[in-house]
Amino acid sequence: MAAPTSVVVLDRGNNTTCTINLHGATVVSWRVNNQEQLFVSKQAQFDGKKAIRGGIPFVFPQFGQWNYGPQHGFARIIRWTLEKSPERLASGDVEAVFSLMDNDFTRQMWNFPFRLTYRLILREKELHFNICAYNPSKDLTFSFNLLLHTYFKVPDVRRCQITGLHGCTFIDKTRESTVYQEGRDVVTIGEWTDRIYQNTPQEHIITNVVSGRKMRIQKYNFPDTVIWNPWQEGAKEIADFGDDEFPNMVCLEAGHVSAPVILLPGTAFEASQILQVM
Ligand code: TA6
Repeated sequence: MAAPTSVVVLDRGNNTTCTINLHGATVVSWRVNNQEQLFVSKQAQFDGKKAIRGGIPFVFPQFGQWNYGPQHGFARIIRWTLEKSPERLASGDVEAVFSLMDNDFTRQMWNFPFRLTYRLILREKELHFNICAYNPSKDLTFSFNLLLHTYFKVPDVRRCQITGLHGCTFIDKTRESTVYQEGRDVVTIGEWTDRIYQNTPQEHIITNVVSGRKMRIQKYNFPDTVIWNPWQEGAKEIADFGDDEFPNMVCLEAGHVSAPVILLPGTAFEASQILQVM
């Protein structure tokens, strides 16, 4: 685990905490009444260089392969700033704010000025994410993808059911990115799965997460939902992922990826997500 200064903890009491690593502003733990809700691989690297394998990596400005930089962009592999230290609100909830601006490293890959603000609010059984991407330029328009690459911890992914995907078209990256339509009322995972569901509803529920509970995901201004599990063979190919860990995670990722966000000079893009243990 990284040096203490790189980690910020929101503590709401009652063994309900959220831990963020400044490397990528990656949420690396969310405990509700001492129950961990997020998967982090035992093989994850905390070297301040590689993306953290698990938790909630922040994907920006590119989702997937990129000609100008690393897969899934640079935001998850650089250090963010703690803009506002954890503060207890009148409601008893705890809030903190992180930010990232363009610098020499980012401009080498993506020569645009930007400012990302990432506000996290820890509630009793919920975690709120409020994101703002601002274009401070006077005359430059730029486009980007943005996604929260959430790794949910589950006792057995084969027993999970995911709602809110019926009828949606999806790009199946396990079948040459062919486009299909989802015919199932609830989606289950029993094989290598890597799909970009497009124009999905604002809400999904995953059943049989930690302690057999349900996880509700609400998303706003995130039109897409990516579902991923590398399964057996895929797990073996990922160095910082244990060969036997694939049954214990499912990625359900709220994002704006199938079409880029186009941000005009002086304008901002806002999106948010709420995770709720039910
Ligand atoms: O979000 C799903 C995905 O794009 C998969 O294609 C898989 O590559 C996964 O992300 C992990 O990507 P990473 O770059 O973290 O190894």
